[in-house]
Amino acid sequence: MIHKRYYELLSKQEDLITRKNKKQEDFYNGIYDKYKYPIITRHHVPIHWRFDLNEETNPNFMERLGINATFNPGAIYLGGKYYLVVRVEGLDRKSFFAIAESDNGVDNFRFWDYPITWEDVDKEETNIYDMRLVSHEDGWIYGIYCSESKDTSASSSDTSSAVAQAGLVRTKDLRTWERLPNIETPSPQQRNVVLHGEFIDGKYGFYTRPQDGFISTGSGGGIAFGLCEDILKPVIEKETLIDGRRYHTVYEVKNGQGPAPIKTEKGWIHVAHGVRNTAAGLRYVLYTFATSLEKPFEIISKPGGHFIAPYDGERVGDVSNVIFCNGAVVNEKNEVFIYYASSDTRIHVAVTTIEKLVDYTFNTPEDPFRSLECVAQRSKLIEKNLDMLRESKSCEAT
Ligand code: M1P
Repeated sequence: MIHKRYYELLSKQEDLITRKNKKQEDFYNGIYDKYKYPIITRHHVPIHWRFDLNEETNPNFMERLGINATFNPGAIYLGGKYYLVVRVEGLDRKSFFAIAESDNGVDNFRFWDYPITWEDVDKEETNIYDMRLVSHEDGWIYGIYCSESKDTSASSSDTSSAVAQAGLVRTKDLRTWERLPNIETPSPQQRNVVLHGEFIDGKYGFYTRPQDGFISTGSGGGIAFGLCEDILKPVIEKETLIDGRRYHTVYEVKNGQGPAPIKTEKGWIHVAHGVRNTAAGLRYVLYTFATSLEKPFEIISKPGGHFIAPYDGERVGDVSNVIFCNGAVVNEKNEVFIYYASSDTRIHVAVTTIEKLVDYTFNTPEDPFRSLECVAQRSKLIEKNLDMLRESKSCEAT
């Protein structure tokens, strides 16, 4: 017999899943719309993934395999539907991937019946997370994720040190996945590795994030770029830095490419995350930059400051003060859906258009890197506006 509590929980969950989302009325920046409700939380995860429904084996209807968080999704738009490969984290800290789909990209996200999985080729791999999905022009959909294992070179008393590598899988239908070898690079550790959607000189192009340590990038860091000839034996021999860290910016401590860059008439638009240190710990925000259409490893425009930062309730969660993005899609109306997670806890969407994203990325002033130069930059805007306001007043008067 199915436990009766199941139906009560199911009905509540159904209300949550089918709740209509709406634009946040008290938020305006002209760049994107934010939505009132997170689009996926741990409460969206199917009840039959968490509870044993059988009244005989679970008379108290206890959660047997709880879910801690749902965050950092890869995203793809296929056949008119929005698919997210969500990082689902169990109470045991282990993350795994599960697909949730929606017809409109802003609400009604529903998980498929099972999480996704593939051949277990690496027994050392302990944790998997943060997949970037890319529909490549070779016809495959690739997923690159962080494949984390224990650092076996650490002393026996050190039970925390880990090694991050770029795991690679591919699929044609999001259901059956082929595990390819991890991507080899000159760096001892890698996270935030992203495949470029088009061939470059007949080769596969990758954005990487070389790092010496698991958390700290050490002497490495910055978003780099490298090429690989054979996706079945993925080796990147050379990584060239394209967007480095810099003192007193939002990407001072580290940064990383978000989703695969978005192609526009003016260039490739990249959404990346930047990290700085504060007395309260690391603060993660998103920023954008554009690279040239011919050379997607050459920056041609870069607005100053953050694009999306944690505000209000987004600031608080398992790892507070974090906004992270590894999934964005564009639909046939050139609307852009940026899926971001707040504080490693839940998923939100910001919606804009290609036209606005290009306007923002090419027309937002650059970071002048010094306060007094920032004042000069802002005073120029103020002066221009005050002149206009004076002019319009004198027009009204005549
Ligand atoms: O906790 C914040 C983020 O930290 C890591 O990102 P990065 O590699 O840039 O430091 C990742 O573990 C990411 O999943 C997480 O959201």
